[in-house]
Amino acid sequence: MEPLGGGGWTGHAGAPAPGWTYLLPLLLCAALRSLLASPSSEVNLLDSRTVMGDLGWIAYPKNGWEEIGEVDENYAPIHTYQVCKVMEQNQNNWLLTSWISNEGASRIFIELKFTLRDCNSLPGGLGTCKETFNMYYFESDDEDGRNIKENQYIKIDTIAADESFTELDLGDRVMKLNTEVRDVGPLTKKGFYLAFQDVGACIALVSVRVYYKKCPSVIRNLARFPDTITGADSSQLLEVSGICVDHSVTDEAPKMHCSAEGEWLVPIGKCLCKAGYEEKNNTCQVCRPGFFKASPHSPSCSKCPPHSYTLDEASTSCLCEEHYFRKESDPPTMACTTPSPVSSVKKGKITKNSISLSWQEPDRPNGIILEYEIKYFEKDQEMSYTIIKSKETTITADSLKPGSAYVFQIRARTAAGYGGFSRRFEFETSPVSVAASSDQSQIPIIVVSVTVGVILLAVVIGFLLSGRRCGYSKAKQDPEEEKMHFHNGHIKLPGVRTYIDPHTYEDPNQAVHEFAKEIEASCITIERVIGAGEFGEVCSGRLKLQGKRELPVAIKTLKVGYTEKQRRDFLGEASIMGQFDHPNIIHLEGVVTKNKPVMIVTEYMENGSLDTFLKKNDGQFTVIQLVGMLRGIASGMKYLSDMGYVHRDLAARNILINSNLVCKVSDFGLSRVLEDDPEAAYTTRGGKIPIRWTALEAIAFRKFTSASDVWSYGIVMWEVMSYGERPYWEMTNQDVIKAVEEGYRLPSPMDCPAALYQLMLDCWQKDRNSRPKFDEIVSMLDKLIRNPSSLKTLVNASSRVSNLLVEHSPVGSSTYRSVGEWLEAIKMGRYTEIFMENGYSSMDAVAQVTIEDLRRLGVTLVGHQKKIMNSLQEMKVQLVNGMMPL
Ligand code: ACK
Repeated sequence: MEPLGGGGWTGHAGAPAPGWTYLLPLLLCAALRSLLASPSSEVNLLDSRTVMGDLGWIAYPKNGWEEIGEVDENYAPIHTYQVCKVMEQNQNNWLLTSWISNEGASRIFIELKFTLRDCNSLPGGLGTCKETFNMYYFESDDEDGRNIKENQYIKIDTIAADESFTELDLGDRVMKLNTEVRDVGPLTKKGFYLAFQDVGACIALVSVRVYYKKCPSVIRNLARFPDTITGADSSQLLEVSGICVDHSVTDEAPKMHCSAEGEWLVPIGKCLCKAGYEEKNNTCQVCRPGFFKASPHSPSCSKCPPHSYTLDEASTSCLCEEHYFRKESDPPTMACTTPSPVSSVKKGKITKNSISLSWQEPDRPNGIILEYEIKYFEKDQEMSYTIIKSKETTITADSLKPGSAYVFQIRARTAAGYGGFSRRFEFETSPVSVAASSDQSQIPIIVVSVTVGVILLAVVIGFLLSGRRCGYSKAKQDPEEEKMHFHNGHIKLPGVRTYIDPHTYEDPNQAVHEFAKEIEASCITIERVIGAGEFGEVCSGRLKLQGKRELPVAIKTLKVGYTEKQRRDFLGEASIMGQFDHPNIIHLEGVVTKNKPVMIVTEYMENGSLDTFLKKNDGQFTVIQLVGMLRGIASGMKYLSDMGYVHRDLAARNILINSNLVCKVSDFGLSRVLEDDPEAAYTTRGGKIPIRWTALEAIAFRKFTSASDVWSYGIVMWEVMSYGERPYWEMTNQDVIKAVEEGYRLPSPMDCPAALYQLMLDCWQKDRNSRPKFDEIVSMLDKLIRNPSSLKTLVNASSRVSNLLVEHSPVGSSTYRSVGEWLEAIKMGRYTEIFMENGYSSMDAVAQVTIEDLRRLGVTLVGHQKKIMNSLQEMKVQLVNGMMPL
């Protein structure tokens, strides 16, 4: 082995031999300088293209590798080394770099750019000509390691060209530059030398770049992660802890993983801006005076609530203005109010089951009193109380126990919020009458008591077995009065199964676990991504629970880096969905909350969302099939309205359809209407509402009820019958509101049965009480399905206005000049007086008559009922067909 030490290594690579420059396409070199800048995750230790002075590399023997002394267009030297001893035997030419510090990296990369002559193009050289060269390295802590022997170098690799070039290429100025990258590690010393060994090839080494990779410093989830040099092993992930940015605190320890490629992967945990600061552009900014943030978990600084202020920056709460107060137990988001307590409460009529009360409006009510809240409970049973809201200054509390004392407290609400509760007033119901307690009547009392006892027991047992601690419903009462029962802070109502708003739970996790099963992540196999939801990807997959058969499922995931509010809202949907059990409501299988990603698992609906499905299958279904879909949706909505749940975002995009064309209502987000529906737009009052699907009163004053859901249902009917057409086409939201307010309505879809269009128009009645209820819609659709010939009458094509809205006014208002004229015309004149006496004195009023109304009016003959109802129906259809003057 030839020793490499001594004089052989001292000289720099020599000047080029004449005739050699043809080897290197020099034009290429100037261009090289402007080649790709290194990616930000790569840190150069050496780049021969950027070294302006002498590289200091050494060739041995001196007549082997030589540097071409060229400069580029800026007179900067081009460090190119070449060797081409293809005609001579036994070549062993070394080119040794200067010492390169590794700057602490334990894996380095070497990128070589070179050209290599094809041996076939060298006549006569074939015997000795090679088409490869070798690359070596030698580690050392300092720069005095040059006198080392050839055999001390460690070989990195034999380098061959992907492209070699011929003279023909050169003649055409086709430049074939090879790029090869090799990596070396783990390195254990401070630096190293590289060496290139030629054994008889014709090579030009155009550039050498040596670099290491790092994950560049970033801020993620409000945590700063430093520049991190990648690991020594090419498959190693380095776990790096983040440090919370200024004014933030750790929520869950922030960590990320730095890959060997210099990419940050798998963020875990996060920081939150501390109280008094909010997140903006990856930093925590102070809340300005007048704003506050009470806890790290609140998303942003909020304006001080009414009648409170703060003059300081970084406030965590606001102070009440003079004469305004807030209870200690009230959250800092609550307005400060002036107490206006109700002081004098008088008892009125008292029976054994009810107590009537009246009271005086407070002397200084601090504005107009919007309503009173009356709280009462049986004495010593304070944990189980009832709240009645009333706009009047009298109420009757009923369903009370005989001979029992009840405690009442009343408070008033003004625009400034609630005043304090009045002092406690105690009243007693009358005892059971003495006469009733004679021996004779003992038996019925015992029977009644036992029955009541059994019913109560059944209610209690049912209540315990169902695992629910509460329920909710509105009792039949004065529409101005609202009554709710509470137990341990939760609204309750025995008997009917009703929807419970997860917001009533202090801890949202408790709500999720009350209504949704926790699923082990290992039971779920994710197969593919099927869409994007508000909170993350939606996937399809399979669920295999122990002892059950495998099910296809849809899996909604919560993307990493979510905020606490996002997690709450995301799981809120499961807390709602989990309360429903109906074939036309999407079924919740369960949730994954103990592992990440957090997931909601539901039944899989093969045909996806209804609007997309209909658009894809335009004109492909029979009317009966479409009505079947509508019937399913109505049935799901009837169930929801019976449960006391108002959907607020009923639209074809929120209906899913399976392979049997069964439609199911979905999308039960808590803040859904405000946040995630792309159709939702901001109204002038600041709410975000899907205008085209929403009833006027809900847009105007946020009166969302099952009746406003009925309006939306009418729009869904229109979407279905027009195969996914966009309601009101490209009209702007503002124009839609204006037109609908002026009485215009969507025209009938093409080929739509008149009876269905009439139903749509009924759903879009301005007066919400005049709209049909969901149970009526279901029975109407059932009737149409049972009697398909009723679907044959289509809305008259000539009167269908395809891209205009139709003016909609109450039925027949100007067809007959009076109710009498109409009744005479259908030979029912005998009822004129009864109609007039009962308030049906105009055709507008008559249009609302139902069959029950007729019975109540004394129209008992079925034939007469039919005649009147058919006439009304006929007028409605004629109106739709445009045959009646408006
Ligand atoms: O129209 P699609 O295919 O139906 O695209 C959306 C997407 O995920 C984002 O919401 C689809 N999707 C949502 N829930 C389900 C489900 N339970 N079964 C099948 N697809 C679903 C939806």
